[in-house]
Amino acid sequence: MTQLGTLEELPQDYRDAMDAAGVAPLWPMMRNVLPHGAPKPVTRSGYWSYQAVRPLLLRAGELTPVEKAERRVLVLSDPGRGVGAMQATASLYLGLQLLLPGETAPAHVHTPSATRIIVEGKGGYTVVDGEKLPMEDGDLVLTPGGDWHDHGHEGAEPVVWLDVLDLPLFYYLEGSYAKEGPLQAQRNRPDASMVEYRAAGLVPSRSRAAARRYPMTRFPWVRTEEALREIAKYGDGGVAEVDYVNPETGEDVLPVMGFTAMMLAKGQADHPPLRSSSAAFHVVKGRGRSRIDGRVIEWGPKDTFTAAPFAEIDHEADEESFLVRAHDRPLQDKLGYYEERSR
Ligand code: GTQ
Repeated sequence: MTQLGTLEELPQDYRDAMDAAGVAPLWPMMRNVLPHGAPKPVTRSGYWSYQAVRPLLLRAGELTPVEKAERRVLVLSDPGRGVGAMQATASLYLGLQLLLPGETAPAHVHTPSATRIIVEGKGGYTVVDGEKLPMEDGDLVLTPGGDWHDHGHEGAEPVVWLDVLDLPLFYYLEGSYAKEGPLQAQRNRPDASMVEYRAAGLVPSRSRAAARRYPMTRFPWVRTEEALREIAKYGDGGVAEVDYVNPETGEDVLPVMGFTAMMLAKGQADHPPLRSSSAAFHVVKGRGRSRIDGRVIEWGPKDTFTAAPFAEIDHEADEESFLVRAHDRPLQDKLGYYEERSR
């Protein structure tokens, strides 16, 4: 590899003149912007114990009324960027959101897409473009960019969910903004997962043009778990993993973010290929450990952890475990650089 020239090798008067002209030499920065062989992520693997964050979240419920927060969220910051970073990886934002009984989080719409993985509590719901989506443990609920959404809570205990947004990308693109509006009227019917998309392989007969861009915005966990169990039962002994897809197109559910659910049997290990995508793992239930780029993370129910692009990842379950994996492969596919490397 050729050794490139450094800034220090250049005469001071030349450096000052470049400064004054608003230009800089590429060659001292060349390997920073185009490292050889693989990216050099800023992102470092993060781990958030739910047990540790939960009391802080409940305290936020006492300290900050929802009216003062719009969204009462504690953000999971990438250790590589430091606490306060509004991102967990280059493309994924993670936050734990609390809604107390009787509260509503006001309606708004924004350019980034949001998704929720429900962590605890009964009676919570999100309204997306007038469709009321009940939130139950492990459900995946989508709020695609550009869709109005508000949250409500009809139950008796605190409701908590994990927000996964593609906010960092929109922020980087200087495309992130929101609008506020009144709470939405709710259509008096069950959500599309209970009506149009009740059974896998069946969609309503109608012209494709009539299908909504995001036809199914709630993926009930009970069905995901059932699917994983059957796949595991009749599979080849590998880890059972399913992709969440748009039932009308079979494609990823959102433009930037993708989601999978995994089941690891007691004692089962998983050694996925190195992937160019970054990932966030949320433990729906179970216990085990993951080695991510040499760091060993001991995880339990409702914990969350992350992996940078091309991280070496090994999972091992101490008991039957279910993980949801959020990733940014859909974006990388569109940009044409998604890649997997065998180990
Ligand atoms: O629930 O709409 O964690 O707009 C960050 C921004 C949640 C939401 C977040 C948001 C939301």
